[in-house]
Amino acid sequence: MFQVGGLTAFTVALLVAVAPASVGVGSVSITGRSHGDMSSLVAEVSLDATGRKLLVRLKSSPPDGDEYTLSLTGSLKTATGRPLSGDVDVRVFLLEGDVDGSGEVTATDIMAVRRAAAEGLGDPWLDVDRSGAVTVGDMRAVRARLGRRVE
Ligand SMILES: [Ca+2]
Ligand SMILES: [Ca+2]
Repeated sequence: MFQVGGLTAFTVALLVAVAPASVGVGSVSITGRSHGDMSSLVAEVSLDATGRKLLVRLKSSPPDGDEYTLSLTGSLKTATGRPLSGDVDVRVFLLEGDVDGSGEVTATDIMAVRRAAAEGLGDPWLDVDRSGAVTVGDMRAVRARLGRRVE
């Protein structure tokens, strides 16, 4: 349900539509396993036209090399005014070079970037060196981080 696009924005697909008036920077919390509450990094939470997808922008990326829990808070309400229920947490790894989100930078990540570069894909999490495109430079950037893992 969560998809991390780079380190500064993500979207949340909701099972039910929420009331636009209940959507705000307090709708989402971010907690790092090592770094604690990083919710103050949330710059903007908006709702798309369907009312079932939240777009979350962060002021800056949380510190690299940690595991973060992204949660929807009780301030979000459905169109009928009820709090959202169900499983609304997800854990993500933030680790530069770990493009497949396994929590560790391995040869698999290099291969994923190589494949993306060959196919001309430009997904933001594959642009490890943030040049704006996925190229051989990103393979080098992943290789330089080989062996790093989320502690
Ligand atoms: Ca990986
Ligand atoms: Ca790049």
